Amino acid sequence: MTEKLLPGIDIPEEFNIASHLIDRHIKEGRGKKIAVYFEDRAMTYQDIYELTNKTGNAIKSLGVRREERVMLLLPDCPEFIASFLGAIKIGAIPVPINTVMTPKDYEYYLNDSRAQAIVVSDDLLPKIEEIQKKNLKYLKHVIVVGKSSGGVLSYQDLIESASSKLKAEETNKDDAAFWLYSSGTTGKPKGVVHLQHDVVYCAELYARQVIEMSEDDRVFSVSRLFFAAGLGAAFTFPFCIGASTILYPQRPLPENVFEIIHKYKPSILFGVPTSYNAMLQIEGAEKKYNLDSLRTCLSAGEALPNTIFMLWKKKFGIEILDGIGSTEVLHIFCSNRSGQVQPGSSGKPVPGYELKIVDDEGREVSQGEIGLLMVKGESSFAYYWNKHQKTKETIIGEWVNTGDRYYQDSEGYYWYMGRGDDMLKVGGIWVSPTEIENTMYEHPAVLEAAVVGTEDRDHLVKPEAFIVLRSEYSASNELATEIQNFVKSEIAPYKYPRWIRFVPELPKTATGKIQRFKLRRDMSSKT
Ligand code: 3UK
Repeated sequence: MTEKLLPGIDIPEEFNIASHLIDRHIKEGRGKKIAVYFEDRAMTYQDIYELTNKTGNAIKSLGVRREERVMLLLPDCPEFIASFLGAIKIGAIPVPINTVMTPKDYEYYLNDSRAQAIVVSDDLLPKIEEIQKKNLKYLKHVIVVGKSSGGVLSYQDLIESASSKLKAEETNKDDAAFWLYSSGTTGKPKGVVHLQHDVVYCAELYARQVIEMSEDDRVFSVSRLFFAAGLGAAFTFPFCIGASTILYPQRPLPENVFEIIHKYKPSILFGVPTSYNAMLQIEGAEKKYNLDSLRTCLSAGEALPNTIFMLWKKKFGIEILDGIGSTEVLHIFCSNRSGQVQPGSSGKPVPGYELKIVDDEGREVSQGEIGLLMVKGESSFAYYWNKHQKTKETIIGEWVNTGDRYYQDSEGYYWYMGRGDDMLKVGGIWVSPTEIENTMYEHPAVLEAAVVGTEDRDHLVKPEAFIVLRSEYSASNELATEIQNFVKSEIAPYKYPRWIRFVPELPKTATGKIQRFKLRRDMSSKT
């Protein structure tokens, strides 16, 4: 039985997304085509196919079974793709994780997901080894990519003795395929469960129809593979379409991105506003590097300020297409299109998705009014793992509540008006003010703290902290730096407050709740 999705897309009842992403290319004669450019290697679809099968067999040989989770703590590299696909091929569930978190965060992810195995790169292994063994309730196997020593398994050794033949497990199109973690204002990060069919919708609706990605395209993404945005842009989209991807394992600093474009000649660049802004700061880049290969630039993660769009177009002659996506919907569901950009807006719905803007009671508002953005589409997550209440608050019938405030203009463009909650997007990545506040409370000088988002001079939001000191401490720049460093050492460093303001008291309601909105200076800018 097949379900007709779109002209040309059929997803059969029995469907394993790994087969669709890799085995299909071998069957259809694309084995010799380059799938991945990585360092000085160009790997074909056949190479990735064999590495996937070996990795799948290796994981299976350890006793990992269908539906069990396999955590991936890896930089962008071919082993990431092979582990992701290999796990799915044996019916297991890969769970890619952000590489800049702390051991405490990893302890939570490992226990919450009950991962039986983790594939981790040698440079990140110490962060896993730092976790006390007795605190890890489920983890059985640590597989290390790169150099390994005693007590762990070597990825290289495992795949060397594994077969390069592997038949995909017969999964249902509605079976869980992979999870991604997403954080909220309060509570622990939530495992977002995605199904076998979800990726196909994003690739066919957004990548093929909006970006018009074809087999001839070569993609580079600044957003890493462990984020939904990078996973789509740099892996599942090119692999659905039979295009090529460029993987870069280090931090994609602006100079590196220019060098990558110059050297590997991508046709599509996927970034976040912060990365485009940082690239704009590099003087003379347009003369030093050849960017002629680029046909389109895409941005997501947070709103792309009008000024960045304009400056980029002026300097490099290319439009940046801003689009909004989410981990829950898996990828971009509303986007600008080439030649029809409305700078500062998130564009129009991607075909196949429906959007509506509602008031607090869930009633649709009239055109031009601000409300909460809801989205309906086939790539939406099934549920949050072990978080039933949060699931019910987010999935309303067929609709997903984005938590974003939007309005639609008379021409049908959607305009981002901020979050409905206190969450911040910093460099395209979630930051919870509550988490920063709770961390600062652990510093001996801090009596009270409140964190809000403040725009920097480039109109990009960063966390700013308001602090009431204990009476025995007095305000100074040194103390501000000390508190910033303290935050960086306790939680993932990108979350630290960029500015600290010492204040005599914080605005509060009659019941003592801090009024963050009074501290926000929405349109003010910082230098
Ligand atoms: C915000 C935007 C304004 C918005 C993502 C592309 O960012 C992604 O997923 P996350 O789960 O965050 C989702 C939230 O981020 N946001 C994202 N893009 C925009 N706000 N303009 C934008 N263009 O608050 C949204 O609810 O981290 C982005 C593809 C896949 C993704 N997962």
